[in-house]
Amino acid sequence: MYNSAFPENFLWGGAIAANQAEGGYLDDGKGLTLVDLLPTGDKRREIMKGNVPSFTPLADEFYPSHEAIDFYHRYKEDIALFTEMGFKALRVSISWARIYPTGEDAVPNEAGLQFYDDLFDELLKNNIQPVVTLAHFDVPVALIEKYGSWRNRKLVNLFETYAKTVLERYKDKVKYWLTFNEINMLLHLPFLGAGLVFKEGDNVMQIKYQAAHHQLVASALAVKACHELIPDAVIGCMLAAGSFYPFTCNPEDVFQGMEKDRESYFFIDVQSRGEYPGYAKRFFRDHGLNIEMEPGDADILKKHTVDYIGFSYYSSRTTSTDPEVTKNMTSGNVFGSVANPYLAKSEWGWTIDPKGFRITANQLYDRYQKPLFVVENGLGAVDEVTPEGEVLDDYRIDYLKRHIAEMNEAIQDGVEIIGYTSWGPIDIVSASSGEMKKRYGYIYVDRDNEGKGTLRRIRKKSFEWYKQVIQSNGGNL
Ligand code: BGP
Repeated sequence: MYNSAFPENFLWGGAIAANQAEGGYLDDGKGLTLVDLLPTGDKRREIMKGNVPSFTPLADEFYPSHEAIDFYHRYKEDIALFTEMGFKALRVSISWARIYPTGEDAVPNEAGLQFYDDLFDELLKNNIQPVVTLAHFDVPVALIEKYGSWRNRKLVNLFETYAKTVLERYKDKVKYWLTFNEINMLLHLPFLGAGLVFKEGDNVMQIKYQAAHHQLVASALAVKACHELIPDAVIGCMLAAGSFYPFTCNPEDVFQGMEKDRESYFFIDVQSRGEYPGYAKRFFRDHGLNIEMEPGDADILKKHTVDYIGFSYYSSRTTSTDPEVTKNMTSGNVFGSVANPYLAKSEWGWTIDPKGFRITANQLYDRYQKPLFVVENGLGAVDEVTPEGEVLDDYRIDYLKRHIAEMNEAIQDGVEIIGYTSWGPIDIVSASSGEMKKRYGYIYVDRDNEGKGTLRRIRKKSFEWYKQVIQSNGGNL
């Protein structure tokens, strides 16, 4: 028997990011942003880790973000479809380089600011709350070239200026904000997460944690600005979540699971509790890391903690200390997980674990006691258009149904969840692979991995399904 427990004002909707949806990569004065240097396939994977061959797009390379799904020009059509599904919220991100093309221009780019004004107006006209991420895998390339991106303290103030500009500009329109998307991604894909580029001889771990400190201070300054400029808004952090399971009950495995979770929790501990946890200080000591902090940083972190915890959940992870077991790592998982024999995997090797969603939500709530916002969840899959022009994505409905049911259980466990924006409600470019054929949407976009296709939008079977989930406030899965 299914008892729906979703609160009345629950924010149902979807989530996209500027760099994966907008396209128009040089339109109206936009500067290059890090994703504009990411091609597809193996080259993309290498660059995301910080091995960047050039700061200029190469003529013979295909860059999927350059046109993406052309949301920049088609957002009205797309919002009409979201409205038809009954969305209460749409999570988007602002592209820093649309507002400050070089990251340090004397004045912001008015055309870029106007685009987001128009976008938010269109959403509000349709009773859809914009949920806005300040940085979703997004750093102006000029700042990477000139300063080495987030490794340099300079970025903190430049980001603060950008954040203040958009908070002030959209203060009457946007009441839900997020600082850095999947802030823990910086450790795993440092170029994607923070624009970090490494050269031979670099102390990679030192640079990553120094950059993390800069992002944490910048995040706290954005929280401060948001609270000062928009007293009736809330601002959250954003974690790529998914708890680690120990492969066995061997205490060594259990301990390793705890440590792996802490690798991610570290960021949220600072953003939510306002200070570096003891285990992080020990980690820095043990690894000989010396993080430069300015006087005043501790105070900024302490005073300006987030209002809610945003997170993405796609899968749980499993860890083992046994070399026999670690031979069997899951593919396509940047977090380094071993295969869990109890769980199936997606076509991209991502473990499918609805129960893990409930576990993760409970753990986050136990730890922080702040409202949670599920700002990403979904199944990346290959979709086929039938000769009749339909997309029968029952596998997607099945994945989402099972996850929403577990979210409902978490709410009944006492976890406060304010909303659910599933990832890519319309097909967009995949962040990890750059592929279009890895689709998450309720709306199909006619575009392939090579950038060919009409960009026509087609409602999938899941479109009607999600519409009635929202209509029934999660009562009818
Ligand atoms: C998260 C990102 C998104 C997104 C999603 C799905 O890591 O915040 O930007 O794309 O995962 O990942 P992918 O697109 O690689 O399938």
